[in-house]
Amino acid sequence: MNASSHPHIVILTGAGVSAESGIPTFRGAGGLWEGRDVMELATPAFQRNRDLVQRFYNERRQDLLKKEPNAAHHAIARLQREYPGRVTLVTQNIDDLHERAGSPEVWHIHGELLLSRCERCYEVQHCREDLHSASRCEHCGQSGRLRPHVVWFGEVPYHLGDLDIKTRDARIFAAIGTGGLVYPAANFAHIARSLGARCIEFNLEPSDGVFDEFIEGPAGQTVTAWVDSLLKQPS
Ligand code: BJW
Repeated sequence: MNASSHPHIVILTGAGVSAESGIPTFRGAGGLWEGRDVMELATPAFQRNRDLVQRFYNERRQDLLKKEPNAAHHAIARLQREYPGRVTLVTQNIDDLHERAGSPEVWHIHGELLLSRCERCYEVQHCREDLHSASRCEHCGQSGRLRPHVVWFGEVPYHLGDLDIKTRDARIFAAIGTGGLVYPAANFAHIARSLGARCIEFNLEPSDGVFDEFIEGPAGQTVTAWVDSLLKQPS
């Protein structure tokens, strides 16, 4: 297979790609937000109830450290390593399961759970321990100003400028395990399609997005089969 005959693939993943690793999705029964006030947890309401928000992320961080990537993460990583054309992986997830599966490049538009950010000096640091009111920024020395390095509603997602430029020549756009309800990610398929990409959705149920093809089922199975078929294509 040679690169020129292989179209650029852009993959957008959401919480559903990590569901088979035991990480709950956000919405719906059993979701992370079930029975909780989203406005308290995923907006800059952090200022009002810091302890509650820190606890929510502390629990998720410790839980993540016990989880492992699943077949879908491994299949995507294999595609990135073995496909002769370009594969750009964009994730809304804050877990590190794509990296642990061996993905060489991952664009985390909603941040990363294993990083913290200082609200005073903006330094981003590795974070595997719980954050609390006495946590001290190693860079500026200030206590109590570290927050999870994640993007809440009303905040601007990361890497959008880079991705806009990098993904314009995509010919295949695959949305895997995302409900398509949160912007700007929910618009990516519309943009890709308007620029000529074939848009494929992998999910347990179809979203309202503009996809050319819907592949139903758990990502661990459907994405593995898709990657196998892409890598078997003759040059
Ligand atoms: C499986 C499966 C299996 C299960 N196999 N599939 C009105 C209109 C339009 C926009 C807005 C509006 N009002 C406000 C906005 C903007 C707002 C927004 O979108 N709000 C909506 C609620 C309407 N967006 C923002 O504020 C964003 N910022 C912004 O717009 O800035 C302005 C700006 C933009 C661009 C340039 C300049 C300025 C920020 C959004 C931040 C989102 N943050 C969160 C939390 C991150 C930290 C954390 O993890 O706690 O990100 S919210 C949450 O939702 C998280 C997720 O990444 C995101 C998306 O969720 P996802 O991944 O889709 O999960 P689910 O649970 O919804 O879906 C899972 C899917 O998997 C389901 O479909 C299942 O069926 C499926 N599934 N198991 C395959 N095994």
